[in-house]
Amino acid sequence: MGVLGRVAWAWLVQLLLLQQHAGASHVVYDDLELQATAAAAEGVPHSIVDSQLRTGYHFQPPKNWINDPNAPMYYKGWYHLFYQYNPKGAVWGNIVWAHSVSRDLINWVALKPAIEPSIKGDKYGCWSGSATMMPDGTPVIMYTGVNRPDVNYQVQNVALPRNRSDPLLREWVKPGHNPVIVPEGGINATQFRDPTTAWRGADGHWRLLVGSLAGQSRGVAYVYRSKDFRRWTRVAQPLHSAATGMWECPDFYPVTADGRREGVDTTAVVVDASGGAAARVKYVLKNSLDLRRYDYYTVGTYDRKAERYVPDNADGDEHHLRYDYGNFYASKTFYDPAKRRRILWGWANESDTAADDVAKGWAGIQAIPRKVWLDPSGKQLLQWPIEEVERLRGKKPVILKDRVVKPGEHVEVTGLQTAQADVEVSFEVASLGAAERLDPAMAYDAQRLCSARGADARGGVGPFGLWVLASAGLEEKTAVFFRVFRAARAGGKPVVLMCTDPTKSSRNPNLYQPTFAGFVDTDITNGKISLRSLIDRSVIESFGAGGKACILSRVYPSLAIGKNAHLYVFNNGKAEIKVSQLTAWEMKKPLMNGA
Ligand code: DQQ
Repeated sequence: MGVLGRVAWAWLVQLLLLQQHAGASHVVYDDLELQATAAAAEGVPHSIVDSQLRTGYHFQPPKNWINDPNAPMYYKGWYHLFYQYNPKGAVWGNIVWAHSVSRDLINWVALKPAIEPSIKGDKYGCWSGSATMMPDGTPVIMYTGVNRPDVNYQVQNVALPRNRSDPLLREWVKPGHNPVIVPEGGINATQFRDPTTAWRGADGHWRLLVGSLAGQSRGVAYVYRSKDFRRWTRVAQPLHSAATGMWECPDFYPVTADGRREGVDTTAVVVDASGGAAARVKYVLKNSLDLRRYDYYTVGTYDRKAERYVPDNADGDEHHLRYDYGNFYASKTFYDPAKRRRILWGWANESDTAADDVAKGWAGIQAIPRKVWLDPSGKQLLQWPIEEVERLRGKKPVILKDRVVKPGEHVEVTGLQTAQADVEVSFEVASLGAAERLDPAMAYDAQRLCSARGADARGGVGPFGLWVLASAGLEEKTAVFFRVFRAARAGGKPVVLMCTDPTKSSRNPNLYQPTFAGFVDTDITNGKISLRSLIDRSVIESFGAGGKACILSRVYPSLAIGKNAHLYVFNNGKAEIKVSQLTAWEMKKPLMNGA
């Protein structure tokens, strides 16, 4: 069969798959994979259903739709991750809590779904929630149930392990007294969800948050209080609110305030005699903005007496700090007592079409779990992939040292396959003299700045960084890069922009490929800045300046797949850049839920 015949055949197979999927379940794409491999050898674009676009070491089940991570926890030697899952297809719907367990947060074994609709309070969906460890070590899950077919009327339910001595926590029971929290007193019942992990006050009573919307546009975190985790009453004032639209998946937790990386258990915060928070603890409040589909947070103080949270930065609800400036939503942290750290999980959606997802048979991944801690400045969090991910690194990294990259030059990193890789780079800018002036109108709008000045727009200092998942002829590439600006005001420190530009990531025209960007609050006056990118077939997760800014991007190359994916360092600025060191590892595939 000639090339054209093969392409036509691949389309026909896709069409048939689409039709089957209209009412069916999982389909194995072996045939398509063979077609795609043959096509690739001849330089023909791959189809979106190519199984080489499924991620290799990011969390996902073998098939179907996933969204929010739920109730992550560590119990009797096992990490547990529950997540929103559609057992019937690759689009959102029929939501249950799927359940996987792991010894190391990297290799995962899928268990049966833990929480499925079975009671009046969750008959139409088991939505997001969190786990709280009781003083005797028993985990309790609190989650949102939808209890009406016509509208998404939301209540909060609890579920308990049937057998506490089972480290895998395979079965969960829902006590008869559910639901334990219902919308009352004028609360918007269709926007009332995603209970947090609970914590205890000096009075021994539990508190937790439920996300909501007040009026047309106020995001709210309501506080509920309980003596016994059964009867809950709402505290009159919310913990916090802001004019940002609905707050989904709130998360509220303490962090050590003295720059140490150690995590603090939400439920074990020491309080002083007056009920105030222990001195060296700050709090983080994160909300997922339903309107804008990203997670933002503030760092602040928790006033335990008034049950209020006050962000340190009064503008913090307006000029957002984000966990991630890319595709990362509905995240949740948990305290890991085994390694005394706080770990962040976030959901990354696809950026292809729903029809493509149906054709692929899967949609959604979880980002690599990240350790989070407070930057010594106290102004923001730092994030770094959990150390366990390094176990997936191949034995022989490729290393570049002291390689100068001249203006307009790009350098290929050869000697390894880079479709599934971990790359760490330390850059050094020769001089900041060529830095462009920052347009004050964009001083708060990294996104606009990056889309106006993308990776191919020549600059002063930068753009410089990596082209990842690039095709040999550079028809396809995703740029992950920095650009440095002179501060808008005299004497201000240089402004560092970090961007991911996937606008040339694929020849497939039906993808959502916006640039993503954030400012990096780092001092680059010594010219030094670092970048780490976890590349995994259809995801690029990047960490700028040691985790000060993070960007996750989903891309679906049609040429730069498998062995045809290349990696380059590029410099599109006027200033010379030196790669002081680049270390790149191929990444192995862990056990991933049997896939
Ligand atoms: N996803 C869940 C909700 C949550 C939303 C439903 C956030 O509980 O608010 O699947 O992605």
